[in-house]
Amino acid sequence: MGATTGQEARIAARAQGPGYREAAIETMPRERLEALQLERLRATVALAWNDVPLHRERLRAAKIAPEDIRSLADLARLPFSSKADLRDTYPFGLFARPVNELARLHASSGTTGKPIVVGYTARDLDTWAELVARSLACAGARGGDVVHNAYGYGLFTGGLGMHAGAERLGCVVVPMSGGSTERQVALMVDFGARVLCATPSYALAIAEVGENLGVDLRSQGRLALGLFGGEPWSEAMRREIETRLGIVAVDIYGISEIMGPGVACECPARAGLHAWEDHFLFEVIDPETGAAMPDGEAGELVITTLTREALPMLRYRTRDVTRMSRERCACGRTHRRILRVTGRNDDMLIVRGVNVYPSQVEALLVGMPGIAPHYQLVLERRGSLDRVTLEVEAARDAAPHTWPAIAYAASHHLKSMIGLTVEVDVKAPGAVPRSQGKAVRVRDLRPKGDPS
Ligand code: DLL
Repeated sequence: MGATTGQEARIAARAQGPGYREAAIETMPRERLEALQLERLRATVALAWNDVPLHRERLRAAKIAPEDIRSLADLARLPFSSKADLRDTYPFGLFARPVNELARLHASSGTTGKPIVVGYTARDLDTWAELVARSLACAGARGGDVVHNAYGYGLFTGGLGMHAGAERLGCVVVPMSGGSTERQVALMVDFGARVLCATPSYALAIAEVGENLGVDLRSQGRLALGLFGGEPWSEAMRREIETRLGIVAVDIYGISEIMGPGVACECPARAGLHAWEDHFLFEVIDPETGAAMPDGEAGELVITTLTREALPMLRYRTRDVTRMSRERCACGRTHRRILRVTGRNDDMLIVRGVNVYPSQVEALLVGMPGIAPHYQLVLERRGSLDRVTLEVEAARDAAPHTWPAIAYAASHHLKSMIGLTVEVDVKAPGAVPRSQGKAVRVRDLRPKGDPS
């Protein structure tokens, strides 16, 4: 009896108290939040000025020094940064710390064959865990929940990012990663997962495999909540996931260059994602002019980090299209919300959560034996999963009986370099349509309405 009571008390304590430290900050009055932001912005600009030559050069060119930051309005005077800056200084050129002072590196797709690399100090990892824990709690997870984490582990920030945050909150993490979907279904039921973390398209694939196996995840097991992100998804997809899995589906946003998952997350109101403004500044700009968009109008999301040590980012152009809401949320949080990210304003594709640039595929194809540089990527949706076929031409001197081997080698190369399974269809010379103007590199045949 005593043992049971002790156990119950321990479980209750774990479910109640937030496992993360900064809960009070979420409802901090705006004036105090803004004072904190200003202090942190000054420190970040000083760090960038002192320790990142590219930032110092740009700040000098814009005639603004750290001591010129007197109010948050001065943010608009800072120069933008972009993925190209990370690419041009590959691998560590934007780091404010020598690499041997860091605790972790992750990488994400760049626009060419090379990835872009992001670094974290031990304190950055601690902040990240804190913000993912905060996001999970905001969504409705609590200590003691079994969290089935089907985001990919590895260089992608999804798996390890969600993992550390769930642990910080006091959850029981099942580090599944992606793939082996039948096994995922079985373990979700057997281990009593209450929370599922996955890309939305993979969540639907899990639902589908469950249905095919005759496992009803709505009634078997304990699944109640999902945190989905890493790729754009629609309200229609949310409804479908919620119906087929019998859960509440919450949107979580993040980007590796800024941190990873946990930059913003919905609360149970599910009317926009609370953007964690004590660690980042958010702007929505007109991508053509760089000017701020009026409140509530769609534009490109620009983020400035406020506490990152290894990789401070000034006005980073995410290329993600969203809107900012200034309305107070009924939940009581004072942090503003960004509305659902509806797409991107560059040509990056997100396929099953993997970021892919057509130019990156091209860089890998050039120089592959037996292949001519004419190609198209064809995107289709089969069931709930996106599928990519690369249609590419055989070189004139490649005999047709060698095409299957060429296709196999190309597919293998793409998988190992980009991490995406691509079916390669080698076609006769001249069979890939030529364009009169800009080459059409992508045929996106996925249903509209589920943005991609
Ligand atoms: O996808 C981090 C992440 C992992 C977020 C898991 C949420 C959950 P990257 O691989 O760098 O990082 O890709 C970032 O993915 O710029 C958006 O275009 C897209 N994206 C991420 N979350 C969402 C979302 C991770 N909730 C890129 N809605 C971003 C729409 C999203 N797009």
